[in-house]
Amino acid sequence: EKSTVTTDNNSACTDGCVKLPNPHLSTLDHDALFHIQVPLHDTDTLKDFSKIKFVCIGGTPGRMKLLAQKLARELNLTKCQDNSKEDNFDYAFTTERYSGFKVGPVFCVNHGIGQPSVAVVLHEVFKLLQAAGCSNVTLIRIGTCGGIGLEPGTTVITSGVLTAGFKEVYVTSALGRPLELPVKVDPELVREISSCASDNGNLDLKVKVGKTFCAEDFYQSQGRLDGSFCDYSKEDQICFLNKLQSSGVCNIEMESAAVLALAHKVQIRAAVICVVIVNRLKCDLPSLTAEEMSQIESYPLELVTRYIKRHFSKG
Ligand code: R2B
Repeated sequence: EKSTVTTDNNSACTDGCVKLPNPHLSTLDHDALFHIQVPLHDTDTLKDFSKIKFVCIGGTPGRMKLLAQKLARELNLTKCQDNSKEDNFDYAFTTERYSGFKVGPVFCVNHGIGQPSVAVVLHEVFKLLQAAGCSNVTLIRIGTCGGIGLEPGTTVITSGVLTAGFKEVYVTSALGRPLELPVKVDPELVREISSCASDNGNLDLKVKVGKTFCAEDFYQSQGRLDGSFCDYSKEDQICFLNKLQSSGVCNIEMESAAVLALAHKVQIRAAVICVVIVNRLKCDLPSLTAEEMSQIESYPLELVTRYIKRHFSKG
């Protein structure tokens, strides 16, 4: 099947309300969220979710739980700070695939690895936001990445995305046909987030704004030599990584294109913040100790927390 459909027919949404461009949703006899465990028709739950202003997503349940706990502390959400309870969120779910934690106006959910996994979560999160009547929501992905000429610990905010073929599109499919969706970055949001790098006197985060290469796989798609098979040479690898660098790419990860394209499709502001755990111009595998890794992994959590705090302190 050769034809590729490119669509950018977003519904206009002038009042900031989440309004999904799917005409079928209002005609369904029964609808439910199949992967994230939030009841789509429970009025009390929906009322609680209607206040959501930020959705934070990231690969692992553990990291999203840490973020939810940190936000509860730093936003002074007293309801979530009853120390007698270990995990005192105002809503939480854990399934075998995904976990979610709601703290006041922020919903933190994990998305697993790769674009198909994050796309499933986002479809359902967007439906939840619409059902709850949310408005002016910002979506932020936090994660880890390989750096192109950047050392571990640098936090990259994505300013543009390239995918295989060096095109700025998210490639998925519909009805068995390849489907390309434009990937759009919100430059204002990128600026706002990057300006939080030195908000906290104790820790100046090293933040870089730059393009991200979004790969389908951890191994060959990212030009690694250490997969179970490898159909190219070391020279080909160097050539690929140099081409990324000369195209302005400063990091590689596996979800940014889907996140930014799907959010654009439903008119939700979105950004991607990933911390470098290995400089891919030097090696394929990270060589950090567990302690260094957990320190470095906390940087995107810190940056997103500063941004959210700043947002609410402005009133
Ligand atoms: C970064 O790390 C994960 C792979 O290990 C993937 O989700 C990504 O984008």
